[in-house]
Amino acid sequence: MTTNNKKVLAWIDEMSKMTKPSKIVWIDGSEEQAEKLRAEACSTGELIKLNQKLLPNCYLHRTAVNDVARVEDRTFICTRKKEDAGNINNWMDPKECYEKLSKLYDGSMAGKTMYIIPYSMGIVGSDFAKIGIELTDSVYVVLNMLIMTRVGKNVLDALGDNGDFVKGLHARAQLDEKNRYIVHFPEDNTIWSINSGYGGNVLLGKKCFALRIASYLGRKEGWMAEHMLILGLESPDGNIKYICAAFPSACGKTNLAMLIPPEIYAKKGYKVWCVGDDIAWLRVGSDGRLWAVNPENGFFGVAPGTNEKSNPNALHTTKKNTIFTNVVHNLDNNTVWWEGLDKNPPANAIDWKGNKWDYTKYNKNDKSTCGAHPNSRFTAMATNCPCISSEFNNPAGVPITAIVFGGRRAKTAPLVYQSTSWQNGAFVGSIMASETTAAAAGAVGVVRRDPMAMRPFVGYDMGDYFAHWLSMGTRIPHPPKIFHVNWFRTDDEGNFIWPGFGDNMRVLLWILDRCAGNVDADITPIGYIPKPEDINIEGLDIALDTVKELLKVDKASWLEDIENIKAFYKQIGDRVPVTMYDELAALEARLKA
Ligand code: OXD
Ligand code: MN
Repeated sequence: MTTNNKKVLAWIDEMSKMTKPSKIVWIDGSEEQAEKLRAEACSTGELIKLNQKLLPNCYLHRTAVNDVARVEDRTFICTRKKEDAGNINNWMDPKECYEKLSKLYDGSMAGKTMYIIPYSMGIVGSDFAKIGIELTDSVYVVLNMLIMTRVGKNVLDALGDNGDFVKGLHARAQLDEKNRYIVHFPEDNTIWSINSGYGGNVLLGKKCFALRIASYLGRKEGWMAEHMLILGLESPDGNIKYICAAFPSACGKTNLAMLIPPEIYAKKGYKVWCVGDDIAWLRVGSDGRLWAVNPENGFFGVAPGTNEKSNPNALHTTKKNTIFTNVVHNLDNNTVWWEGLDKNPPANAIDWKGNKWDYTKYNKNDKSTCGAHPNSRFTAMATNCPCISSEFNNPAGVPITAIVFGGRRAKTAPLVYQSTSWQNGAFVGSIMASETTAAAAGAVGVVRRDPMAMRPFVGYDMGDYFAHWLSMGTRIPHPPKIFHVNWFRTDDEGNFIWPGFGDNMRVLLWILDRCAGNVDADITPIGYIPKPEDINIEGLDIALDTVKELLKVDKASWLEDIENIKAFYKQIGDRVPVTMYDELAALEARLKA
């Protein structure tokens, strides 16, 4: 397989002259080629073939110990003008960056194979889709990209002789942390990644393309690339309404996307369908509504905590055709395990670092005793998910009724509230925040502002990004309503008050009732909140008073938050739209009234 596209060939020629691979292989998307590559990766130890009876076509991979997560401090947006990358992003001058990294790439693939992966984000050839080509020296990357994106000859056919593709270059080099770079040149449609082998840094279709580069393209072209799940909620009458939701990393996006309705709803015939768990591309449809597609083809989910109760759909998705990264290897039956899977840690096992693992020494307060890395992952095919939406492969996407923002807040944010307009909703997104938990390094309870859950993923200035949100509002004749939720409110002892998981559907139903104009609400300084009796608690072990507590708007803690928001807006810089400051001032005035 190859192409006659001169722009593609010239670029590959230039990159291979720099990296100097001894061999070049085009990835055609065929099962035959994938199988050959899996066998090769097993022979070199890059992959371990798992029990094919229990986990057909499943494999285990371990990354280097120093290379287990996205590295925000090594991630750069290289625009010609520094101001265009903004204060929230790291910036390097593109010319300097190309020069500096060219030296690191020089000869980095000597003696190795360079794989050329032509892939599409979105259904190949559809209006929503964008094409990328990733060059990599990692078989692991190839096999993951085959799951996460749509790969093959038809992508090159769709590209024709066009130069409109995202040029991605990845080299593992020495996996040297100090020379690890994940850099984006949005003005050149280019991504360079070096010295990492970890998913989020090297599967260039995902965060790098589908969020950072795509957010830049979306602003230019009048659409949006967002860090959002997409789900469909089906009522007993068969009607399905679609919701997009943005949460910061580690707030349960994958769980919400694959929600299992509580029994009282399941019995009545309610169902939830997953369209996507991480990224949504949104466009205004000819009917004036906002339409969403999931540009990915698989899930790159966090394994620890995934179990039969928290997310049975995700668990079942991983039972075949899955690559596990940095989980425990159970030697007794050649399967995998992770903390929170079940209460039976394997006695005869290898941990994520490749060492013999003694589960009796496991202490949940000491991460170094974990068998699986806390950020260990599964790469699984979306079409293996039991609740995958029938619209997953629809090139037109799905029409969005509601957008939901959320964060992890112990006190400030109520269980749910509704913004008063698109503009006010964009403001609500801009002030999104999450508090750090004991699960992450550093102090507990520190507020990190994470606008629209896009803080690490906007490929340009954050103030300009807010302006783009506001301007989209003027272009959508029938915009979705915008809400904010908080599943993580705690009592004075720090216990969660809301049951979460499947019961979050009770809140989604209130949201959809609001969108349909079926239910009243109370207006507060921050927006509309439910009348407590309108959150259905049938079958739950909580009282109406608890719902009242969950919906309380504590003015003192909001006023404190306002100071934090002002400081954050200032940090973003002078491109924060005046409209956002007006919204903030109006909120402050309402809280003080
Ligand atoms: C992810 C993230 O990996 O948001 O999806 O960190
Ligand atoms: Mn994510």
